[in-house]
Amino acid sequence: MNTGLCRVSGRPLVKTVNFGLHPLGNGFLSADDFSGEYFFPMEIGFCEASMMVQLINQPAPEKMFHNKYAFYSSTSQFMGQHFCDFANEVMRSRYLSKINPFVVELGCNDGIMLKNFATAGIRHLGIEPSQNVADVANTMGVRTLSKFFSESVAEQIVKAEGQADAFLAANVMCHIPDIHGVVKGIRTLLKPAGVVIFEDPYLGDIIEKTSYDQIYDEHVFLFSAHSIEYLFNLYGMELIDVISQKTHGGSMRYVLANKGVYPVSSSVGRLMGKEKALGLHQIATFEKFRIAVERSRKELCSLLTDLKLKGKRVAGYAATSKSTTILNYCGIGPELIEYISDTTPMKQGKFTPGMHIPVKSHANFLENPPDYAVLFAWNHAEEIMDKEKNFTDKGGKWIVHIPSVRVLE
Ligand code: DWN
Repeated sequence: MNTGLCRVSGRPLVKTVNFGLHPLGNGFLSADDFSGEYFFPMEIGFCEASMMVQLINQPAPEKMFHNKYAFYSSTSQFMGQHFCDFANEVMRSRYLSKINPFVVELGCNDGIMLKNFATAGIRHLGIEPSQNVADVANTMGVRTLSKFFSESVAEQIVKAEGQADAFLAANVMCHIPDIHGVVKGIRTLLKPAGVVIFEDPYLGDIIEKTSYDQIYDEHVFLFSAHSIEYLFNLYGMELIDVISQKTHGGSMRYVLANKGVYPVSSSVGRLMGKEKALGLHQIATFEKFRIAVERSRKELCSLLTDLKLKGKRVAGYAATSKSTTILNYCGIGPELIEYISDTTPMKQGKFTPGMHIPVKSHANFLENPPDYAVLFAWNHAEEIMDKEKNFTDKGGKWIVHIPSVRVLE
């Protein structure tokens, strides 16, 4: 829906970067479906009141999250460890009641984080709209409801199970256009001293690294401490802590509670100061970002075209949602990238959204390695380069595009 208004403040958005028509980030498809493929105008806007950066148009949530959702969180070992650490930090925190604590996670996907609470015997509930990934969570012993979260779902949970000590989410809050509905649901669900702890890709990192591939249909918001504080202040809540994370190329964990219940960590003021220095509150910053995005596109296209002219074979590594933005914005198709290797069985044998590059198994990458591989999962670079040493030992080279386009020597 496009009203041209900020989903948080209701004020007019200032248009910043226009990416043109884009397909769904996870809309992997068969050749039979090419002709009916869905596209939407992808453009971001900035609200000078709430300081929230957001998609101006977003496809309906049901188009993106359903019983064939192609992303399973447990594909990265590093992320498995990250969520184990996240869960342990919550379990050790002062926020859980000593007696019978209750933790709710929004968008728990295949249970990658909640399984740690399940193993520790802590009362938990996942709420996950995509049935296929929710089924995996339930099979692993993670109690999961397959629903979109709302105030009325929160009321049902409270009626059946009581209020929660902590409301968790990772890479989920930025996906939900009705963010007011979520915050209202949180207010209903939480005990008066309950906390919200969530993390999402951080706007500061996106601007600093020109990681524009974090912008796609599912990511309706790019959060900063300023925009989160503005939103939750509307509901009598405040940021009490912020903790920067390495995940997804730079994320921020936000901890919020009802005003005055907990002391506010000095990390909040420090981050607010850094955001001002970075200009996250100013429209001029997004104009510079637009110029950097265009430069990045030119450099990637010219590198891939040069390699093609030299007769080199180039493949992609990991058919990420982020790659959908890069490929469609840069207009890169199978003439420049022969195939993309991905470990997700549901994506293999299909074609990438919009540009229709074949997605092949990881075994194919090992058996038929290219001369160059574009690392679309650059956020998992360490883990991937470690396990693909054989590729570089045999002369294969990585191409990365974040924070700048280059071949790794
Ligand atoms: O917010 C979101 C984040 C958390 O995850 C979602 N909207 C969708 C998804 O984004 P993504 O697809 O950009 O996530 P990743 O984790 O960067 O990439 C996952 C994809 O990469 C999967 O298709 C599996 C693939 N992969 C691979 O083929 N080999 C991943 C790794 C680590 C590998 O070694």
